[in-house]
Amino acid sequence: AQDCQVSNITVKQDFDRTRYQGTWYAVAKKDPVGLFLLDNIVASFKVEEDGTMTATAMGRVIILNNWEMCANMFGTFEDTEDPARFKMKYWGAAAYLQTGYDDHWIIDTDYDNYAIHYSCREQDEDGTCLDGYSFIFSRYPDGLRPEDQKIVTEKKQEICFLGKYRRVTHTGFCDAA
Ligand code: DAO
Repeated sequence: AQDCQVSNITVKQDFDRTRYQGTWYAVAKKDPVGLFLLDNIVASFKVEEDGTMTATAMGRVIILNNWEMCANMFGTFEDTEDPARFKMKYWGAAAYLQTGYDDHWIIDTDYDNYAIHYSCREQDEDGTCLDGYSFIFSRYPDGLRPEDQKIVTEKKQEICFLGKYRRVTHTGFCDAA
């Protein structure tokens, strides 16, 4: 059971950013208020020479006057005292894309198959999450292995987002970009 307190959410123990490097395909997403990345979301993580974790991400977005495009996004992850809890600064290749500074936590991963990211942007007075988002990532573009689905469902429940996800499709929209 869980009380949905953001402060009680547990994250990946001893998160190893080196093993986390490389490509991850979003397979599901829980959107925040004012959602941004829609689908075809692929992220690539890297550890820079100074040890900082960074990411580049692509995804289909709709901006301004219903203009559909593929967003090229960048993120840098500031360390905290917990190796799986970061502050993520993110921005787009173009000035009209979204920028932000979010808590960004790695809830769980086995490094080779699945990963669950969590961000609570705003907490309610009772300590639950009022506005947040979450990505479920797979190392494979065609989705999670059946054996990982059970773990992922449990984690969705632990972060109190179960039932709030939508599937993220990969149609090739961002492949040429
Ligand atoms: O899509 O609605 C949203 C909110 C999340 C935006 C995050 C942009 C991501 C840039 C780096 C990605 C690393 C997961």
